[in-house]
Parts: sequence; C-alpha cells; structure tokens
Amino acid sequence: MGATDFAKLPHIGESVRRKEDYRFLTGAGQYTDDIALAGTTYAVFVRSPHAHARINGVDKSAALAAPGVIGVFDGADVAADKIAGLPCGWLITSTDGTPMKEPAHPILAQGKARYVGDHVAMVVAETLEQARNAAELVNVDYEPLPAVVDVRDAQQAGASAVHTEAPDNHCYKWAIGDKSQVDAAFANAAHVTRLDLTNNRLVPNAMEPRAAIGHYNRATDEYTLYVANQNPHVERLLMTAFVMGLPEHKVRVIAPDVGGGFGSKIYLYAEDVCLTWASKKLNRPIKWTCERAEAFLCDAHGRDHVSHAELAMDQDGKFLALKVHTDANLGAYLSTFASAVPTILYATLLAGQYTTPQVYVEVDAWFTNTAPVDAYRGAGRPEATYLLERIVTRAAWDMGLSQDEIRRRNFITQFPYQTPVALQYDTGDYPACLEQANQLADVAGFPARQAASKARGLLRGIGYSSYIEACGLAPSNIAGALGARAGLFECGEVRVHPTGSVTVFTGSHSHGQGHETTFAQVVASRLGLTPDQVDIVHGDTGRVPFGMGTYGSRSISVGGAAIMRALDKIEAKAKKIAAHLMEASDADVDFTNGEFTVKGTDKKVTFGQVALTAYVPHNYPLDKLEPGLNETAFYDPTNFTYPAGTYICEVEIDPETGVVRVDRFTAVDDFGTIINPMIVEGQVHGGLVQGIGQALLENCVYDRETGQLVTGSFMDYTMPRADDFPEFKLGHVCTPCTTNPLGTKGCGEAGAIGSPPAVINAVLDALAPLGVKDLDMPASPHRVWEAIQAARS
Ligand code: MCN
Repeated sequence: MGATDFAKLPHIGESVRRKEDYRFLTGAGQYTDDIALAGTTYAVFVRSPHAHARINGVDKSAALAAPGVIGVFDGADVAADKIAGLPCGWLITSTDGTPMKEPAHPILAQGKARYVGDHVAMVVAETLEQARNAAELVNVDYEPLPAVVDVRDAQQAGASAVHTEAPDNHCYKWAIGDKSQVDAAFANAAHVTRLDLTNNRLVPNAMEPRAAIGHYNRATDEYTLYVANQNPHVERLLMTAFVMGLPEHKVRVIAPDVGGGFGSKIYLYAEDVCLTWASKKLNRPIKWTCERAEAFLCDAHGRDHVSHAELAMDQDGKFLALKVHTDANLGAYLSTFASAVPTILYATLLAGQYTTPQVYVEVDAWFTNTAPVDAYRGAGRPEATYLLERIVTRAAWDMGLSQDEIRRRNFITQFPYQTPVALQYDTGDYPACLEQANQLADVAGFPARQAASKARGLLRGIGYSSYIEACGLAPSNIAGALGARAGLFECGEVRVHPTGSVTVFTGSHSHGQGHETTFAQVVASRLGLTPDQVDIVHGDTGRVPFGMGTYGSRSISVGGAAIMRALDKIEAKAKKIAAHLMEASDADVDFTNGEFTVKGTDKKVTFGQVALTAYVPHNYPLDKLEPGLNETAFYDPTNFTYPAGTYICEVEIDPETGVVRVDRFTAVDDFGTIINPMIVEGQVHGGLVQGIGQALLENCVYDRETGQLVTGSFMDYTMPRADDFPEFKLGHVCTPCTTNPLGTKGCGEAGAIGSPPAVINAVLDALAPLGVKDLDMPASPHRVWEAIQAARS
C-alpha cells in the first residue's frame, strides 16, 4: 500500500486517546524498580569524589564485614574475570585517515578515576540501607590529579591528559564539505557575518531515573537484565558480544515501562553490565535504582559545543557559503553513540532549509574530566539548528533585512534537494511553514504589542527559527559507510489470532511516545479493526524477534514501516485464504475496511472469517498454503525523513531584573502524514519545553578548576515548569515523506531542535535597543541583567 492510500485509511489522522494512559495515570505501570524478584539484593556504587585521580588501592575489607553485605567488587575483579570495556558504536575517522582514539571504558575504574561520579566499586547487600552503609566503608586510596573540564582548556599545551592513549586529549578531527570552494566563495562575498557560540551542556533528567536488575538462573545458565532502556536488543548485543563474551541466546533483556529517556537511556551503561555479571557470581538477583543526585553525575549529558561560524552573502542577502569550526566535549569516555553526535548528526544539518551552495564544517572532539556526553533529544541537530538559525538572524540584522525575509530569499523550493553536506531532502514546503507561522503568531500585530510593553517599561522582541532535521535513522549501508558499527533497520511481527484480534511485536520502544496507541492505529486501519483489537508488545528480547530501538525519532517511520511490511505479507496471505473461501482467483480479490470481495461479484468474507480459517483449516488449500496468520518483516529505510518548520517566539524582558518571559510561541511543523494529531501535539509541546528550557534555564556547570559538578541537583539546575510557558500555538503543513510507506516524518525531537534559537533571537531582538549584541544560553535573569549593565556602561 502506498503512502497516499495509507493516509486515507479510517484511523489515520484520528486523535485516539492513549491506550497506555489508563495504567500510567492510575499507578498501574510497571517500571524496573517495581519488579520484585524473590531473593533480590541491592547494589550501591562507590563513585569517585575527584574529577581526576590515580587509584592506588581499594580496601574492601571493612565493607565486606559490614552487616548484610554479600559482595564488594572493584576494577581488579572486573579485570580478573576478563570483562571488557564498554564499546563505542560509531567509528569516526580523522581527516588524516587515522581512527578516533578509543581509550578503554572499564565498567569499574581501573587505575584511575576520570570524572566526579566515575564508578569505582559496587557494593551488594541484602537491603538497600545496608548497601549504602557499607559503601561508606570502601576505602579508596585516591591520588588527585589536575582536572580539565572545558574544551578550551583541554586543548591547551600542557593540559592534564585524561587518557594516556590521547595525550593531547584529542579524540578526532573530522570535516565535511569542500574547503577550497568555500574559501573561494568567501573571497567573492559582499558581506560576511561572523558569530561565536556556546551550546550549553544539559542533564537529561527523565522522570524515572535509570534502574536495572541483573538476574542469573543457575538452572538454565541464562541471564535476565531488566533495565530502563530505549533499545533492549542493542543493549543485549553490545553487552554479550563486546563486553561479557556471552552467547546472545543466554541473555534476555527486558525494558518494561520506562518513564522517559530523551536519549539518556539508549546506552549500555557500566551499571547494567556490573549487575548482570555479579548476579552470577552471587547467584542472586541484584537491583540498582539511580538516585536523582547520582543521575546528575553519571547519566550521559548532552550538547556542550563551542563553535565559530561565518556566513558569506551577496549584496542581496543570498547565502554563498557557510564555514564552521566546532570543538565538541565528549567527556571522560566515549559513550555508545558519542562520536556520531557532533559529526554525522550535526554537520550534515548545517545546510538547513537553505540553498547555500557550499558548506564546510570542521569538528575537533576532546576528552575532558566530565561525565560522558552523548545524544540528548535532538542529538547534534539542535546544535546545528542553534548555530545556523542564530547566524541567519544575525545576518538579517547585518543586512538590514527582516528575519523572515532573509529566510524567504534563501529557502530551498525544489525537491528532491541534494545539500553540499551529504543529505538529500525528499520533500518539504518551507515557505508554507513560514507564512503559516507568520499568520498564527500575528506578526503584523507585533509593533503594537511592542509599544504596549514599552509603555509598561518592558522590552519586547521577536525571534525566528526555521529548522530542519534528519530523523528516522536510517539506511544501514550509508550509516555503515559513515562509521556505524550497527544496523539501523527495524523489525515488526504481526500475529493475527484465530478470533481476528492482533498482537504486534515491535523492535521500537515506547517510553512516553504513545506507540501502544499509534502503532495500533496503523494496524487497525490496515486490517479494518479498531485500535482496541490490537495490542503492541515491545521492550523484551524474549518476545520481540529483533529490534534496533527508539531514538532519532525513528519509531513510526522505521518501526511503523516494518509493521507495514509485515501487514503487506498478512494481507497477501489472507487474500489467498479469502480467494479459496470464495472460490475465486487471488488476483480478483480486493481487501478494504476489513472485508475481502471478489471484483464484479457480491461475494465477500470478513477478516475475522479469514483469521479463523487460517487456524481452523478445514476448508483450506493445505497443499499450497501453510495454516496460521503470523508474519515478520524487517525494514531498512532508503533515506532519513526530514521534518522541518518555522518557530516564532515573542519575549518580554524586564530590564531592571533581567527576567525573560516567553509571551507567545508559535510552532508550524511538517511531519508528513500524521497518525495521531493529539500525540504529535504532545510530542511538540514536550520538545518545545526542553528547547526553551535550554535557552532560558538549564545549564550544567562544572567548576573549571576542580572539576566538581556545581549544578548537581534541582536546587542548582533549573528545570522548566508549566508556568514558565504560554499556551503554544501549533500549526501543520503536510508534505508526505516519499521514502517510507506511511508518508510520516518523525516528530519526537523537533520542538527541542527548533526552539532554542527562536528564543535567543527574540531575546537579542528585545535587547537590541540597549546595545546588547550577543548572549549565550541560558539567558538567565543574571546573564541578561549583566549584559544590559555591560551595554549601558
Ligand atoms: N507520530 C505520529 N505521526 C507522525 C510522527 C509521529 O502520529 N507523523 C507519533 C508516533 O507514532 C509516536 C510519536 O508520534 O507515537 C513519536 O514518534 P516518532 O517521531 O517516530 O518518535 P519516536 O517514537 O521514535 O520517539 C523518539 C523521540 C526521541 S528521539 C526522543 S529523545 C524523545 C521523544 O521521542 N524522548 C521522549 N519524545 C519523548 N517523549 C516522552 N514522553 N519521553 C521521552 O523520553
């Protein structure tokens, strides 16, 4: 079935209420910490209080003697059992042809601790209280070393080396684009706009902290890991093949209900391996639930880029070339997908929505004594959008153009469009998004609102951002050529039961995105059922055939497409059964709205009759067809999907306090065909809140001298709250994706990608009359007030 016909099916585009909400809203969800296995013990990790220290010894004796303790493990135990380090899933090759530096990432520190929170030992006891008390008794002989936390410091000559394998802290230098063409374009430019930016480091903070239970079954020699994770099959593959050297069929990974991830639960973390490994040594299930303060220290962080950008234009504001240099902070170790974030997922987006003929991007990635940095909602694409949409607005101001006019002049309007940075966009209508956003935001009324603010002693500004992102990750062969060490397909199994209801097993994982509803809508629409007749199973390597999981807004466009493929097979087989029942030829059978008919006759049988016949095959072509109606499909996309849109933010600033209030926020997105508008709206709201949070409130700060995490709790790290936002105005444009059978483009990250530059552009627009020219995120009251004072003096 093609995307055009699919979009017309009954439940597509319907705001079906979320099936999963009953259990979530009535406290019936089952999260990892809710799972109570007989004989469970509890783990507490001893973490380094130093950002960088040599470990001269670990004395476990007092802890081992403490009440209830049944095991204490350190790096020496890990080494003795030949447990390998955590792998990085993406190989980046430097411009000089050498591979990135990949220092070992042991699951418990060996010889050195490299960031505050680095796991040094694991204590296991009968109760959590006993494990906590005993953890205090583990005596680690640390010899503190100088720490480096900022990318600007990491690259200084003589900076303390995080790893001996990378004495200059440099992990890789990577580049994309044609530098000589870019230099030539700059030589002929009428104007060049330049900008230095910092993309602030963020802490993910999902509602449910990470948690895991390792369980070994001595009778079957099988391990089960329950874990709050976004891709259980990937977790199993990495842990078995790369770290523990176990056969995959002896390990089951179950990711039950998961309370948010935002990227931070994609990765194979040290704790997960420690629990699995030690559960066999102790022959007891071991549970670990991360404390909130602990999560600040040891969950993978996001962003942390320092960039310089230059945009060359002709005299009319047409973009001729873009040149970017970025220093990316990778933290102390390479997390699972860390190396891909500031390269493949970032630089390839720097053409944006524009016809800029030449783009050259150079990225230097550095190790520092901080928590590992990896994908966080948007992963590379928010960093690209922030840089591009900031410099585009700055260019508009430099050229005396309005923010929308400069964008209009440079929009891509012909598709497919090949960018100079590898990607080929299939569809889009960028001017339509911009014009709709202008209407919804009532831009025409802005001068009057600005005057009204002024009359109250307040400053008002407006900011634009026209983002594009590449999601629905992605063709395996292209990803492989770019360094991926894994495939990026998805798998779906559709099991039709004899009574005609359906269970679907998907390799995607829902941790807040509502797959149980939207995937059911897809299946119900195809088979002429109601969404209630379809159950979605995910998150269990023991039940789902295979899966690459959920990240990069790939679930509907890749996971959904795999289910569509399985449905094609179901439909093809069901038609044969129906043809037999109606004594017709297969080619004459049509299937619509759950009924099989024979062309040119009034014969019909229902989907339910066919399902029953498949399992009660009394009148059945057994010589030609197997009984049963159960099909599995794998789907590997041929391209990313390219959601895009225009966001307009209006802020009001009190110049006396520096407080920024978002007064209006308009988001017009193109997600192609939409399955469930209510869920998509919720996804956009969540993304906007995270993006505006980054722009105004959130900031992860390490002390530059000591490497201590200064913002280590919600008292210091400001999470956005509902009353920080106005009612969002949302609009949609639909250009269906041409490379998947649903026509969908991912929506899960867009809000977080598009919103930060819209906010900062609005803040700078408001502050322009005072002479403030630049400001880094987050535009906190303190920073804004300081900028105003500096401009005044
Ligand atoms: N959808 C739709 N029509 C479309 C696109 C999507 O109806 N055209 C629906 C999908 O069927 C799905 C939801 O919207 O129910 C999101 O779909 P998709 O864009 O495919 O994204 P994923 O399901 O792959 O989710 C991943 C994405 C990412 S990468 C992050 S990070 C993120 C996000 O989703 N983390 C989240 N949203 C989150 N929402 C919650 N509550 N918690 C998280 O951790």
